[in-house]
Amino acid sequence: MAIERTLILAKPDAVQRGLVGEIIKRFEARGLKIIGLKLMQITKELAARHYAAHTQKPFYPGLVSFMTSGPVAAMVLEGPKAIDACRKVMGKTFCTDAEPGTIRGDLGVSRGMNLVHGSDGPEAAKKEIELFFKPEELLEYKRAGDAWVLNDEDRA
Ligand code: DAT
Ligand code: MG
Repeated sequence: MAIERTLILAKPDAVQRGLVGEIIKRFEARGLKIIGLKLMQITKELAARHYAAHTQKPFYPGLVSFMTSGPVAAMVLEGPKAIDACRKVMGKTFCTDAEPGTIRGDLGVSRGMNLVHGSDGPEAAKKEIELFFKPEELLEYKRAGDAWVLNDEDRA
């Protein structure tokens, strides 16, 4: 199974509501490994590059304004099929549609203020990780518990 990396952002609403720990906890509990983590302020330029695919959408100005309205907690997570695994932990885009048991389904009721971002595919993940993290900010290390999270088949 492919070991992937994905970019996750706990968005400004999550930081303001004190939900960063709760959000990280859910990814960590699933077994995903944190290899990069920082609190940062997204600039308009970074938001524009990150959401380049959405430039023409009607919700784009509001999205950029929201994403730059306060600090975010940015992280890179690693694990087998990490991109899809994280999207499942996050739930559907609008909190109103997201299933209970997901971050968006348990913690929010808004459409736009949906607490968390996660890369939606391998190309996006590569681009977004490079946008938010310098190579030296990503750490390779072994966790003591990894032998109980991944077996040889998972790593192959
Ligand atoms: P996701 O964040 O689930 O990957 P997306 O990439 O399609 O969703 O959109 C990026 C963000 O833009 C999303 O988290 C919330 C906002 N958004 C998307 N579609 C929207 C819409 N129709 N109206 C308002 N906000 C929207
Ligand atoms: Mg997206």
